[in-house]
Amino acid sequence: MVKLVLILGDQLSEEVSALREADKACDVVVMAEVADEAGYVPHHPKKIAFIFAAMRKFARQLEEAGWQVRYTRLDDDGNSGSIAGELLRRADETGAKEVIATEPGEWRLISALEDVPIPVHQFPDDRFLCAHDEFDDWAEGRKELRMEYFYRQMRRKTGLLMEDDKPAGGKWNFDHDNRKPAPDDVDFGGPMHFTPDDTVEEVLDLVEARFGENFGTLRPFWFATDQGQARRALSHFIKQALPRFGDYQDAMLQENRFLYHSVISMYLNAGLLGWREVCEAAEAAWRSGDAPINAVEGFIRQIIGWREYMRGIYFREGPEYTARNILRYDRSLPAFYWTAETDMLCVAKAVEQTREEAYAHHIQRLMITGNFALLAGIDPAEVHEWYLAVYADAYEWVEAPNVIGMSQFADGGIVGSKPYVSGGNYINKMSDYCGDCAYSVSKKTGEGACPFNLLYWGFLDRHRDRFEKNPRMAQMYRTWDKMDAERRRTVLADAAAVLERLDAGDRV
Ligand code: FAD
Ligand code: DLZ
Ligand code: SF4
Repeated sequence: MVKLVLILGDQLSEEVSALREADKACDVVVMAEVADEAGYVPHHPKKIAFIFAAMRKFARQLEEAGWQVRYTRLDDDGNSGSIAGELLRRADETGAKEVIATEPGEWRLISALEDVPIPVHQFPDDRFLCAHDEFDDWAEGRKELRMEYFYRQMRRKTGLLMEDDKPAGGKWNFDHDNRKPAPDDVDFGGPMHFTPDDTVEEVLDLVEARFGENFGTLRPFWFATDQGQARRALSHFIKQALPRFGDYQDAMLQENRFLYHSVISMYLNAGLLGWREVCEAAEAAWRSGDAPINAVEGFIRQIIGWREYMRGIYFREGPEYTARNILRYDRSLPAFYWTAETDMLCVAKAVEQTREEAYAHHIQRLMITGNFALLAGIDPAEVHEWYLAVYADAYEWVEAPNVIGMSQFADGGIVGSKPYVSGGNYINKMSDYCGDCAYSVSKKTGEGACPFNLLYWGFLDRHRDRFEKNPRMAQMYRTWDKMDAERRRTVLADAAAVLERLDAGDRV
């Protein structure tokens, strides 16, 4: 009996479990560009174009490999607009009575598949290293779910950077050698760019017509859209940038949007690259003496550590995770997250680059846009929707734990043992933004004082009860308490004035 095999826009790999469970001789692959998936948040046009173009190319790859594929384009007559609707339509056409799927990366879609009136078997997404039950076993009984310990287990499991049962280089983690301030010169020209081919051009026209009003610039479009291109982009990074990845991982520069980052998250998350090939390529660079251990360990940790850990948290915490709001914040997301119209140069630059590239690197996401939202008390659900919409690599399984957990502390400390907040000094140390900013980073109060400085103390003061006893924050409270009372009052009044300006919609 014929079965349908669902392949979603972020499951573009011949290794996915649904294909392994299917029978090429008789089963029919279903892929569909649908309004529901393209519209559940206002995705960046580059993200939609990337997914549609990569889907079209992958469908062709499957056909060439001998699969029967029923592919729905967004503007096809009869497109029902949803994944469930397309499955039912294809079931009617083919007489199929059941569906084989790989578990989606969002609770929303998992439950939509459960509600389809014909049986949908959701097989585990074993493109990931750590299965849900393995993560739960690791987490069970632990007081704190610290990524570092999870990561060590993943190192042992994979054998990556291991020498017998010891970590290569004698340490699990080389972060002590990383995180240098921004360099004057960057000798890496950024990620590999790909000229759009006919398939991509056709998708770009469609996306322009249908999603041209969404936040984000569509052209120039330079992403890889198939496995071969993504592998070239990976090799380019390994050769040209990996050696300095660790050193400048946390640096930010106005005129360099990518520094030594890999810019492969959208390829990994969509299935064009797998964690193993990426990590093995990095390890090989270290073994051949082409990249130092601090860079390679740091890079591999992001993938088998942070990426897998975040996914574990998302599935362990359940569908309500995205609604967490432990600090009870309800301020609306400021308009400048969409317009970049703010005098805070760091924020303006991060938003501008997000608008143009559908990409910002980790420290921009965490310590600029994320830090500001947390300091200003923005509703985490709004922050979550923004991140889910604007980045080409954003799917809830990875975006939500990064935003709700790591960046906004809205989960109360499951992901991070303390909130990631900082004043302007940290941003100034790690970037070249402050010298050209309308605000003065060295001014702590009064006209022209950096809003990060003011809001930082406002945040600590507001949440004293919650954070004062946290040993990682004790030093911050000691510094605050050493200021004389009059100065503290001025800082808090100035911080309140910044928030009033935000609420009034005045330029900040
Ligand atoms: P590199 O810096 O080169 O790192 C290599 C790879 O490690 C990345 O490609 C990614 O796959 C992985 N990685 C690194 N950090 C993380 C992390 N914290 N969580 C998961 N994987 C990680 N990443 C996403 O893939 N999708 C998101 O929607 C997303 N939203 C984020 C939101 C916030 C507020 C923050 C702070 C981080 C978010 N991240 C997200 C994590 C990280 O910022 C991106 O993975 C990274 O910036 C992608 O760029 P890159 O490929 O150049 O990464
Ligand atoms: C993100 C996305 C978009 C924009 N469009 C589609 C689509 O039209 N068809 C599809 O199958 N998948 C799409 N996706 C990816 C899904 O939203 C993704 O599979 C879920 O969010 C689960 O991670
Ligand atoms: Fe950002 Fe403050 Fe520096 Fe301006 S002075 S760039 S607002 S940290």
